[in-house]
Amino acid sequence: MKRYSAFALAREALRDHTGWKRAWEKAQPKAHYDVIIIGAGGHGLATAYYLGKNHGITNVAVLEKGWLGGGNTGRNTTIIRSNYLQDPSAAIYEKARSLYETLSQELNYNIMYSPRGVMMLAQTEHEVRGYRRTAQANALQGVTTEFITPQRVQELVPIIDISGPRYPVLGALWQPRAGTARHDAVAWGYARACSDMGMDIIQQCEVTAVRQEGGKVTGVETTRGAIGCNRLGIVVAGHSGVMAEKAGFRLPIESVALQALVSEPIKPCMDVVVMANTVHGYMSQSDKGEMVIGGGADGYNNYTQRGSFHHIEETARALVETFPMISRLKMLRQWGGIVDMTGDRSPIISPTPLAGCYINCGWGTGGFKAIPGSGWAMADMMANGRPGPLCAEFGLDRFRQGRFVDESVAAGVAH
Ligand code: FAD
Ligand code: PYC
Repeated sequence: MKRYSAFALAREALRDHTGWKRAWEKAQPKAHYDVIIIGAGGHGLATAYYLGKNHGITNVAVLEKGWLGGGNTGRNTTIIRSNYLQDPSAAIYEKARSLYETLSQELNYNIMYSPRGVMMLAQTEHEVRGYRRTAQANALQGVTTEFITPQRVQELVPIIDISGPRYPVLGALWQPRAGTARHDAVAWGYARACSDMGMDIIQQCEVTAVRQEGGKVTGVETTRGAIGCNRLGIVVAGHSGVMAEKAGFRLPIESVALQALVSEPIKPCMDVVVMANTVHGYMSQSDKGEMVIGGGADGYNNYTQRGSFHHIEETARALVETFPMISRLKMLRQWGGIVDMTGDRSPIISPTPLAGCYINCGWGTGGFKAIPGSGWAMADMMANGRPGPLCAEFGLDRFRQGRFVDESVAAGVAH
């Protein structure tokens, strides 16, 4: 694989950009692989990447029913933070955030990580208490956050009306090294690196059944034929329940559409990410100048993968209270993605009742930020056949044992 560099760019500019290779090879399925990963979203691709990089396992196929990164990885609002409450969560989200810091250099692909800072507004006394508590927990966990005053909020984000008509801003939980990254680039960067290690990324290849013999996985059936494997990773986000059923077990997961929208581009007006969970909306400004705006999850389970009018209205109404200037913005487009929600709002990274089959799901509304850490932990578990320290608390058995990792507040999005 040719490295991307200023020199390569200059060289290609001199020959009309005819020398670039495909970023990843268009692969045909082989009869058998050591490892199959179902789902070419960020988590599936990162799993494949760290299997190769950290464990030397490269006879790997990543099977994708649509196009690479076309699921939630390409539909999210790209917020990266690690200000969670519980120790196991802080550990995996902070691992991911710290890997994001140098991911562009590692993958030789610009993922545009922008550590511009994320603030979660406290607009009720309850939130003030909750976020102060999180800041203290984060200090013990080695995650840098602080609770800031309304005046500091106003300095950082002049377009906020801190006196708010219904909910004045009482402070905020501020994580200065949190931020955003270009979501497609994360998927594309991992895909290119996997392909470079000789792995097969096979798009338009839907897994329709899981093959097993004597309680052990032996392969999958797909729309492009049967493919054998020794180990299988299911990493399909909103379709996890559907896929688990094909593998013969049930998951404590609900699938629901989460929506977002973007405005027309405007001049730079906000250089941090703001989440306002009480009025319920969050906003950042993209490099193109669009305001990237997120709303809530649908109030009923579904697989629709699209936006709806009442969400635009609710989200715009909520945000106008806090950012009056957006009342004059035109919205450009909206969309939805199917997120996979667990009862404690924490992920599942776990062996399954089917030997050789592992699952990574339940990231719900907040898994983009976790991609590098999740892939690292999943690869470690698949390579060694047992959960390692980063994911030991996120096993499926916690639901039977009542050992929840409750992150319903830190998840940050109303569900
Ligand atoms: P996906 O990217 O969905 O990948 C799963 C893949 O599996 C898909 O490409 C799908 O086509 C494929 N697949 C499914 N079934 C099959 C099959 N049978 N055979 C083959 N392939 C199959 N998180 C944050 O951290 N920050 C945010 O700001 C944020 N905002 C969000 C905003 C919205 C509107 C949405 C919808 C989500 C948001 N999230 C956010 C959540 C985040 O996007 C997800 O948690 C994360 O992208 C999940 O990644 P994934 O790789 O597990 O899933
Ligand atoms: O987890 O930070 C998050 C998030 C923001 C919007 C959707 N999820």
